[in-house]
Amino acid sequence: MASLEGDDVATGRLEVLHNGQWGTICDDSWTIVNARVACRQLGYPGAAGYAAEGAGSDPIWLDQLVCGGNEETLQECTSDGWGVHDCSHLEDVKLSCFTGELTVLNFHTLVPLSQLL
Ligand SMILES: [Ca+2]
Ligand SMILES: [Ca+2]
Repeated sequence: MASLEGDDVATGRLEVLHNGQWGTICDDSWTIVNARVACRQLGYPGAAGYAAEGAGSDPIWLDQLVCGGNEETLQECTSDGWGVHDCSHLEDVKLSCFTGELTVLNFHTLVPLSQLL
C-alpha cells in the first residue's frame, strides 16, 4: 500500500480564459485525471479532489471535458466545444490541489506469516 500526504491544499472554483473572458467548467465527465491535469497546469504537484460546488457566474465554457492524463493544459483535452453545454452553475467544478511536496508513505517491511504464528 502507498498513500499520499500533502502539506497543504488549495481549493477554488476552476475557470479558464477564452477570448479574453473567464468561464467555468461543468462537472459532467469530470474525473480525477482531469483534476490532475488542471492542478499541474496551475503549477501544483497534484490533485487532492474536486466537487460540483463552484457556483460561478461567468459563462460556462466547457462541458464533457475528458483528459487522457498526459496533456499539459486542459485546453488540449476533448470537450463539446467552447460554450457548448447543458449545465447550470450548480455544476461548476471546484478543485483542490496539493500545494506542497507530496510525500509517499511506503515500505512496510513484511514479516513472513510463519513468524507470526
Ligand atoms: Ca453534472
Ligand atoms: Ca453535459
